[in-house]
Amino acid sequence: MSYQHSFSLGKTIVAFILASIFLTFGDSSAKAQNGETVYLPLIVSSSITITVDTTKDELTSNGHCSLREAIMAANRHQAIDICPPGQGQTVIVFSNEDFTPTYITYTLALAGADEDDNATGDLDITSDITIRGVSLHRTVIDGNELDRVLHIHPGAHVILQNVMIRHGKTPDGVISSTGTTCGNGENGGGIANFGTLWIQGSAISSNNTGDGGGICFLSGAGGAGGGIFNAGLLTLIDSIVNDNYTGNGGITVGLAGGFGTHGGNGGGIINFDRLNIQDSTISGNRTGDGSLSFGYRGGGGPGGYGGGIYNQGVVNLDDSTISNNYTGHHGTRSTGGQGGGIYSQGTVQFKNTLVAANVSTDAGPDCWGILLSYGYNLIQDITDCTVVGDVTGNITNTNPSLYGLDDYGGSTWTHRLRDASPAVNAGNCIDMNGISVVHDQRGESRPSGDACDIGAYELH
Ligand SMILES: [Ca+2]
Ligand SMILES: [Ca+2]
Ligand SMILES: [Ca+2]
Repeated sequence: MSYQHSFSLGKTIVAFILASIFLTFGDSSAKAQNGETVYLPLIVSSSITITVDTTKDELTSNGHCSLREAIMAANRHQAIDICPPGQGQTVIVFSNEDFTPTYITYTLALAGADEDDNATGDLDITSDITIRGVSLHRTVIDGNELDRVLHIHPGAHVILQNVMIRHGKTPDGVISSTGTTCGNGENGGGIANFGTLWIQGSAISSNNTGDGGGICFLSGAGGAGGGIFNAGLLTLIDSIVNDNYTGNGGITVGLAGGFGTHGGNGGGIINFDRLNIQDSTISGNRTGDGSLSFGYRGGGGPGGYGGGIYNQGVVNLDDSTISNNYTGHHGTRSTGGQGGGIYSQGTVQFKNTLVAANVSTDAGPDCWGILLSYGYNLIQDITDCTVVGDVTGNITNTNPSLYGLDDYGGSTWTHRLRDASPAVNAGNCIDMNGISVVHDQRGESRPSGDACDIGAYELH
């Protein structure tokens, strides 16, 4: 598939999602205090709203509608306990009236990974669903390290708003019956997406993939995509993917040495299809270490590639910050992981985006591969990446002077710019699609000062 073709195809799909967002939100609008138009949730006739009224993870007829039951009612278009049948783009909301703590957590409790009917382990979505949280901290969906949290199956269109997805963990690889080969850790620690997924105002935090199976002659690789494994269409807006990590390669054994494999690729996100990231932050993610080998020959494997993002498809980055991501360490007689921030063997297009302070244990501290610039990017260290396209306004080999990831207002955490940062007023307020950018990740207005700042944070 040519790059041009895939780009226009992606735009068509994005337009479809925009249409479905519009359908879901309707035209109920109001003016916020800052004068921006905000869209209020509106139930349209073609969809049904299901209200989750318990934080418990259960599939029992007890007069309560759990999140798992709500998803099942949407998937099957039939009533489950007191959840009504789903229809169209089913909207799932949360009734938190009986609770007042800061964090309200929906913790997965029904064990059983590798199950795809939404009965155990991950929540399996096979229909069109909008999951609309109350807010990031009042709607926390916690995987409890039983399995990944969400599994979006092919054909499903899913909108995720105002939620935190955390503590997902996929299974480790297992040993084969012959005992000489071990499997890979499973992919997608927080979310595995094979459909169309739109994530807005949300956090994908502290998820991880399983280790490769070990104590084998041929060991397994760590699972790919610590936060998200994407083999569909994924859009992230005003969101954060932070502190996720991939598993390590399994240990190899054998008198003459065995053959090891790599730590999981894509600490934050691994992308095989289409990934759009806008006004978002990818920070503090890490790939796993390569296999250790205890033979006198043979060898282990490299650390996982792509601490923040590993790409073999098409990635668009607009007004985003990728910082503080790491690759894993080398295994026995091997190399470290390449591409601390971004590792790409596909197409990465970026504008007004900040890539800085990422760390690689081998080549490409901030990036590895070819990046197609649309201008106004800041890359702290371009060693091992080739930047092509429109380089107008690009700043390279310069420290952007960021604060650490923290709460600087808004619902999601950001990397604040210091007053003296070269990213301040060095950006451009028109995104890659030619649309004016009027707010940053936190919802603060843009521009402040003479021009937009580079990255996901606008200094006021
Ligand atoms: Ca129930
Ligand atoms: Ca599943
Ligand atoms: Ca499941």
